Amino acid sequence: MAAAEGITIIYWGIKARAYPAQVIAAYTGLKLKTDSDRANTWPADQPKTWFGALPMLEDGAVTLNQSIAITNYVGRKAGIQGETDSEFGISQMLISECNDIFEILNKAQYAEDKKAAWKEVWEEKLAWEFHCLTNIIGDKETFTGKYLTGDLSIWATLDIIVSVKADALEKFPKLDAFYKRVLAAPGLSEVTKMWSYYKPE
Ligand SMILES: N[C@@H](CCC(=O)N[C@@H](CS)C(=O)NCC(=O)O)C(=O)O
Repeated sequence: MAAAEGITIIYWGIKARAYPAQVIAAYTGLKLKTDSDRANTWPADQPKTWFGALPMLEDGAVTLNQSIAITNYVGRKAGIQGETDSEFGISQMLISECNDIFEILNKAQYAEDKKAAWKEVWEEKLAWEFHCLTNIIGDKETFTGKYLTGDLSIWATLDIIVSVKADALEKFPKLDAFYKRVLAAPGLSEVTKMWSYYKPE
């Protein structure tokens, strides 16, 4: 019954760990609802989770935690996990890369000296990640050559970063072009309105 109603993600109305899955659904037109009311009663739902934390996905009889699994589940439902081994592998590599970037952002968010931590994020840590991503995208339109789970996850992560620092991609024109191309997709206008969780000040 519930499956026919589509997927629900229980999470706060912010751009953070659930954002790649939310972007994938919005971009592909997959039915997905974010239930922030339930998140706002947290920890009321904690006993229903597998690992005691949000986001949580519900789809009929399926209950999932761990944002990477949730991203992959939504990507599979949307049919964008890749056709070849190579597409699947690169897409998965990109999802892991998003996790590394989230770790970088989380460390700065909770650093004692936030100013110094965010300076290091912009000037060193993300500069390195963006350099690597630039090598992967090369002259292609996307990283895998298609709009797969990993490509859209990287896009969601870049959007979080741009929400924090509007000119973050200025020195990385290939990433900036990819970012702007996907941003123009009509399906994304609602989901991108959420606030970014990360605040440098
Ligand atoms: N590895 C988990 C991390 C989940 C996590 O840290 N969730 C945080 C919010 S982003 C949370 O639920 N915090 C509330 C709590 O732990 O009580 C994932 O990727 O989903």
